[in-house]
Amino acid sequence: MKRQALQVFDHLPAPLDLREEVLKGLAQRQKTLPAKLFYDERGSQLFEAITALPEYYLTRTEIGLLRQHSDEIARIVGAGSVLLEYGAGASLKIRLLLEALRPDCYVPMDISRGFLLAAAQRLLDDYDWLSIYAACVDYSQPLSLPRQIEQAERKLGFFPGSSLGNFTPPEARQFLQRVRQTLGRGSYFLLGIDLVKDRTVLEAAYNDQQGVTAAFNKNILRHLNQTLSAGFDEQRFRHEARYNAEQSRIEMHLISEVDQMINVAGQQIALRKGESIHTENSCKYRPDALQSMARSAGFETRQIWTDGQNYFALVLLQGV
Ligand code: AVJ
Repeated sequence: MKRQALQVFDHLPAPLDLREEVLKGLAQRQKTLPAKLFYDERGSQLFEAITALPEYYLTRTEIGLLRQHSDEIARIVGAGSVLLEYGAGASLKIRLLLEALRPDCYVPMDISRGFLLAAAQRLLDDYDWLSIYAACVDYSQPLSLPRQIEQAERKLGFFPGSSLGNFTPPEARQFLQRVRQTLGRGSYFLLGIDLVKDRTVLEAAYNDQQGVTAAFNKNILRHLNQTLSAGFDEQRFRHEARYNAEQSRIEMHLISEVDQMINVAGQQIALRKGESIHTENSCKYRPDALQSMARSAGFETRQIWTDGQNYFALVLLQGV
């Protein structure tokens, strides 16, 4: 008989009005689109392809760090813990951590219910000792989890992939405060962070030779055409990713190649030749800046592991 290892917790807030959000972003002087719009099915596949690119060192470096240090992380956190992941855990990373930690319970949190449940089922198929509490939530918003999880003694939160970098620093700090509230004092939080480095390395990672990142960036237009019946023509835009050293972030833009008028959900949007739509920030951190941000959000740094080139860091925080 199959064990009852999967429970599901549904607590999605009312969906934000996408049309309003998109039109508001396109009405600003610097036009913007929300980065979450990258991830329709094709966008998620393109992102998977990005993680395997020779120029995109982030994923491979983080996996190397997890291979090296997951046993030590498990020793620090201890047995009988609850592992909460911010995101659905479809990747090799969560497997490395699960195998080292063998938690009592794994709590993946994701806004996309189908993706969340499919990922959870694959893990259950492979680990017969695992129980999963799949939480369909928007973790960027304040959230409350079931009592049995919130009251667990030992908790480890996991937020890999440098996804913290998609937030601006004030948003990131607020996010860390919320995580600190959810996890409580004494709990651990393991973050994967992309570090500040030479701009040529950074810019190459977001301007790959094969053009996968360009396709990923332009896919946001295709996605909008489908969901908001917009009239973007991908061919009239070019991909640009540049490092903004003042703000320590890679910015992705789509640059209009011509003067054009575009219908977006019934509104006409004018773009001049050379004008940009800002589609993503990917903030890079210096370890000390991250630590002081974490401290101001209620976390002490327990340990930082980096690779030989200092490209990427695993940062283990503990709630104080
Ligand atoms: C998944 C947000 C961490 O910022 O590096 C990859 C997304 N964008 N290439 C990143 C992304 C362009 C990625 N994050």
